[in-house]
Amino acid sequence: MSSQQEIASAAQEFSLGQFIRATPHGNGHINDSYLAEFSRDGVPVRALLQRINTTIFTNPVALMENIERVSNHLADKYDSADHTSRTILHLHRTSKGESFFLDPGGNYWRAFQFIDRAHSIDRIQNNNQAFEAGRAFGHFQRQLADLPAPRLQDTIPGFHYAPTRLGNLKKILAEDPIGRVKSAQPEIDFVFKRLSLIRSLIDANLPERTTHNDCKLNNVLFDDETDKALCVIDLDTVMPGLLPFDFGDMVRTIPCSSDEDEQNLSKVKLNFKTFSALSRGYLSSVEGFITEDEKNLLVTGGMLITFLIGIRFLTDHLSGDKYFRIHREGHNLDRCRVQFRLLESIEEQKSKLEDLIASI
Ligand code: ADP
Ligand code: GN1
Ligand code: MG
Repeated sequence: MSSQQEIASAAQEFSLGQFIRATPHGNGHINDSYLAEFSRDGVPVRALLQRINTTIFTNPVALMENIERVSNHLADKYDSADHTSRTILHLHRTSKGESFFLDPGGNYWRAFQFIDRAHSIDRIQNNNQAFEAGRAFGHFQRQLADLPAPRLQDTIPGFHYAPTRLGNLKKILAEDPIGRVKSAQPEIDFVFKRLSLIRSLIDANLPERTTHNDCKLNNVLFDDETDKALCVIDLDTVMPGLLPFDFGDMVRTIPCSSDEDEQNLSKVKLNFKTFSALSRGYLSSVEGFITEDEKNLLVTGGMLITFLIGIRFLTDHLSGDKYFRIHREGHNLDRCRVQFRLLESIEEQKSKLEDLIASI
């Protein structure tokens, strides 16, 4: 976490008026996010100020170039300026006209227009929200289908490349840097029983698309009034990818009946009705654009991404919690267990889920 002084100095670079305060905001695992408040001639102005996690995003300049290209492309799709203000992320520029501010301590800061009267959720409250989230992420993919060349830069190379994720786990198992391997044996065994999943999407020869790559439920904002999905956020991993990666993250976080870090595993399962609402929402947006092969592999995407994120939580637990922000001892192991329990639930329902997708 940054000091109040560092946060205030960064906030002032964006020329949004007299800086008042910044308070930590949201439940993201990666960046430091603040709701920053200003006063411009007595009128309140709010921004979502973020310190980019440069341990994870090692090329923040390339990352910001991607975000600028993506948000400009999305903005071009809307002709009414009013409409764009709450449905697309807009970057504020610094007084020098840059999309980010590099502070003397080497921290990279950016500020997005704060989307008012909207909120993110960590768990679904009704199936309409599942439909809405699926529709919004599908719409996002569709709108990026005609992003002009060149290809976006890989902000984290091999992000969803399963052999690399497995390789990282094997490396940590061999090193066992903080002696946690012994206590995670059931989870380790779980992984090695499912190695057939590792190449499940790689060998399918699906087309490369521009995808979000982090379509978890709390990366879409819902309108406070209508409960409709308003805006897809968290654009750090928007880069070349496969459609089932994104659907996979939706399956992992939307029809899951529990929180991502639930300790009582009997609460964790895939809710079929919510999955159905999600699938209908998603397919309503990508119809005519998704290929038959991609559609046939959406459930596989759900299994693979749930598995991979479980492996990543496990690897981070064994490494000493260096990647995902944690709030308690063993937090990443709890998160891993939920992913693996959810994967079992998806496996149990696999053919029913595939039949449903085929019927839409
Ligand atoms: P992280 O990469 O750490 O997940 P996010 O970009 O997802 O960070 O932001 C964290 C949280 O902040 C989101 O889940 C959301 O609740 C909130 N948030 C992000 N951007 C905005 C915005 N422009 N307006 C309002 N809230 C936002
Ligand atoms: C991170 O940034 P956030 O909290 O939206 C992570 C995702 C994981 C997710 C697990 C850049 O997402 O890949 O699936 O946590 N983002 C990055 O909840 O690693
Ligand atoms: Mg996020």
